Amino acid sequence: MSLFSDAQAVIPGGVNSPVRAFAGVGGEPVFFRRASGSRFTSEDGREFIDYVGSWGPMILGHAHPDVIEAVVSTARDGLSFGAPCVLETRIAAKIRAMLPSAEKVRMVGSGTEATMSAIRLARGHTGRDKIVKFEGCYHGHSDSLLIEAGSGALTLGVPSSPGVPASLAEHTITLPYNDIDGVENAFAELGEQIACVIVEPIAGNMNMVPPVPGFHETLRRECTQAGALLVFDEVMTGFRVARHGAQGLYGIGPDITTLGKVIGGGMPVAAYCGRADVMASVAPEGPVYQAGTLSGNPVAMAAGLRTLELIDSEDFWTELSAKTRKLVDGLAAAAGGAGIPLAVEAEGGMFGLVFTDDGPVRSYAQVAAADIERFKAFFHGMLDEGIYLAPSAFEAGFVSGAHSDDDLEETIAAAAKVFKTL
Ligand code: KE4
Repeated sequence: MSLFSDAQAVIPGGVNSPVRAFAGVGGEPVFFRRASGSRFTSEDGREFIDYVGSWGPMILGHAHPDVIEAVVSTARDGLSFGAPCVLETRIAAKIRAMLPSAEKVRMVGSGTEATMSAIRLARGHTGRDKIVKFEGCYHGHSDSLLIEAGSGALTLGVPSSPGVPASLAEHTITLPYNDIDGVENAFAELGEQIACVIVEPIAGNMNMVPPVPGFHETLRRECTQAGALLVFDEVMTGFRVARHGAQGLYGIGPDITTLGKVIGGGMPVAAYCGRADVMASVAPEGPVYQAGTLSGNPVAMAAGLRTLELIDSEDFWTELSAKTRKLVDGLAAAAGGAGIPLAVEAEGGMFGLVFTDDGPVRSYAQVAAADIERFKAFFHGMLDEGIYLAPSAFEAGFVSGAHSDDDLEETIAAAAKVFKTL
């Protein structure tokens, strides 16, 4: 028996989220019992430098003392009220201060809930049914969006899921990421039927794929001209790639932004936000219904608010970006030294590693054509060296403010050793 087989006896697939099951890399997942700073410790006492960070939220590192204190002190005053509390107002105001396009903010419990609600809002606000998404982008598991999705859906090789009615899927138009002509053609043909375009401004669920010049400008122009809404899904990139999100990096103003991960600091928090006139359609102010028992939960708000307060400085972002750049440059040099083709990307605290000689990677097709088997061997080699990477070739990696130069150098040295075995 193993911890995994025990879990499989009572949980589907032994996990509460598919990508954790190591299906994309083989072997049994590691079970962890505690985490602190840049590292966590497995149930069998092994220590790992962590580059998953709970899939993005742990931007300050694990168990940051100020965040823990905020959680503990807030919890002592009650876990949940189901009634308004001032912390909800404060975090909404903080998000608006950090993200100028977020004139109004609705808190929810997960990124899926945020994007599902954003789609419903776009459809309700415009009176239109069609939505546009991009192949390889993952926006959570709501029906309209689980079409040619990335992340775990890609890892399991099922980019579209059973259980999504064809009558619903037909309203989702899927285009290749970074395909400017494809976007212009779709709008030329169906523009007046399109409620919104939803896009990861930097795709992080087919490894890491940045936008090509003009891609976001095209989305913005076509949406404006057609009366469709532009939804930036920044659940991953928001306050992860830059102080003001990917929209701040690219100078694009979306109509709606979805957020998650970092804004909860490790607690279940997400949000959708945007133009006041659009958000005015959300109940109870408007007719588009959305609700949640634990939305705006005070303990979760306290964790997210403290996290945002601690990362909202130029120094934090300068230092984090330099760490991530040092990591990927070191990995690229080590791979080169071993004759291993490796394409790397880095933005803020997010990075991508693709085993291909066809870089830079700007499309799903390039990721799909990369050497997945070599990635699997690299993943396990690094795991044996005490380095924990995302257990999938279709995921991005994350550096935190707690990662030290020693951590980075230890990681690069481990990679140099592992590359020689590939
Ligand atoms: P959640 O429902 O998992 O909180 O968020 C869904 C979501 C929405 N949008 C983007 C851009 C996302 O990356 C995600 C979730 N990301 C995955 C990892 N790439 C979560 C990990 C998991 O599924 O366990």
